Amino acid sequence: MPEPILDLFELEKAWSEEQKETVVQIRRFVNQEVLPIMQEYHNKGVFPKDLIPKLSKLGILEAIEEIDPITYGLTLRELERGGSEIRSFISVQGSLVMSAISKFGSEEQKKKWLPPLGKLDVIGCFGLTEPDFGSNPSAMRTRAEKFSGGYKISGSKCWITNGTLAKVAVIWARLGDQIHGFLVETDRKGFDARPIHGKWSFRASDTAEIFLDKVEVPMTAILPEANSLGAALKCLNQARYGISWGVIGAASHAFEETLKHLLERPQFEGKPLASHQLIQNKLAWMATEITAMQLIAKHIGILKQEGNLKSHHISLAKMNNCRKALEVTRTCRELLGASGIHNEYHVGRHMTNLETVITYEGTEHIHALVLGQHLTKIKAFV
Ligand code: TGC
Ligand code: FAD
Repeated sequence: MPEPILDLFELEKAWSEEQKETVVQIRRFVNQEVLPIMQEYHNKGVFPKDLIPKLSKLGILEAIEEIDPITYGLTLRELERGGSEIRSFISVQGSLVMSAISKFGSEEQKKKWLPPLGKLDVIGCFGLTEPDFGSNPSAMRTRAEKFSGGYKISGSKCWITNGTLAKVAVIWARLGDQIHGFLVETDRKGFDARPIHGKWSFRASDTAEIFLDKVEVPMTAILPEANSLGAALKCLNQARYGISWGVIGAASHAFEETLKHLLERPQFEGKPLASHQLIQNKLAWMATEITAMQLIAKHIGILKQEGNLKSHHISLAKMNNCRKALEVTRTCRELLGASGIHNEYHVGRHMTNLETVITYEGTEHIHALVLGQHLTKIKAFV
């Protein structure tokens, strides 16, 4: 049985037998298949593609329509224990690409794409951000034009996860006055995905810039029900929900590694570091924050199950859990001393990855402004 997660409020006891089994299954997979290779792929700066068939066997996304929100959250939490890049690979595929198709696609699109995407036989990516428009996608420049054979799409997208692995890209583009979603097969003429090099965070993720030069797609490529930015934002809700769970995995793994080190390393009169009051103060703070993150994730899971989850709830959870996870890993790094900067420990990798996770899917400022708008009824983005 793998070691359980830090669980001061015994929240794990409340999960159904099926949910508990999911946690054990994914945790075992991460211990055996993910953690042993992530430092190597982080150093190489490439995504561990060999994991794709193994992730496929877990069948995480095959029944995504039926999976309950808490099981999905627990799955992402366990995957992010191995690395935020692995959770992100699954999040983009499930919460962004498959969810765009299942929410806004035609029956034919669903039949064609959802089964191979669910099995990870086909990888997808989600292109919303552009080089000049990150927090404010409504100003995007990518444009689609109708022609006799379908649509021609031109523009560029930036920072796209799974961008070079993808066989299908959900591309958001302006058509007339409205933003629409298109399913673009990446082998079309004029489509070019180039890896972004030089990252010090998310090194083991496939992050790309995408160029579209009059890419011709058939009429059937448009997502018929996605005719505004609101459609893209509905997909983001699902991904942000998953991130709120996922980051607990990275933070709690960093905490576990650090606690073990503090109990084992003697300093001053042969006493373990864990015996010093200042260190225990930090351990208590981290355990409290991890517990608070777990409570928030559980509660948004319940709200989602009941159909009562609102976007300001998701903003609160994404903002809080990313910030706290990042602070926990920074504290872990400090408590590990010099070892904290070495890749013998996963802490540094989790910490640098969380700098991405706090930025993508809406930065902390953006989520604060969503919450501010809810509280004051005043929109303060501009
Ligand atoms: P605004 O006028 O507020 O809204 C436009 C329309 O959308 C509706 N809406 C939402 N609908 C569902 N869910 C939400 N969360 C929604 N937020 C807004 C809104 O009601 C409106 O509908 P309608 O019918 O009136 O047209 O739009 P705005 O242009 O002022 O922007 C609002 C803002 C800033 C919150 C939004 O642009 C935003 O969230 N910006 C952040 C961009 C972002 O998060 N990008 C993520 C890119 S994907 C990514 O990062 C993947 S990372 C990999 C991984 O996930 O693992
Ligand atoms: P900017 O919008 O330029 O923001 C810079 C700073 O200004 C931030 O601190 C921000 O909070 C602040 N700011 C912006 N506007 C305001 C305001 N009104 N008030 C106060 N402060 C403000 N995008 C996709 O579409 N698909 C993907 O798969 C994807 N994957 C990604 C993977 C990685 C590794 C990374 C790093 C990013 C990814 N993104 C993806 C892009 C991501 O969503 C954007 O980076 C994010 O939305 C922020 O946009 P930006 O980087 O342009 O920052």
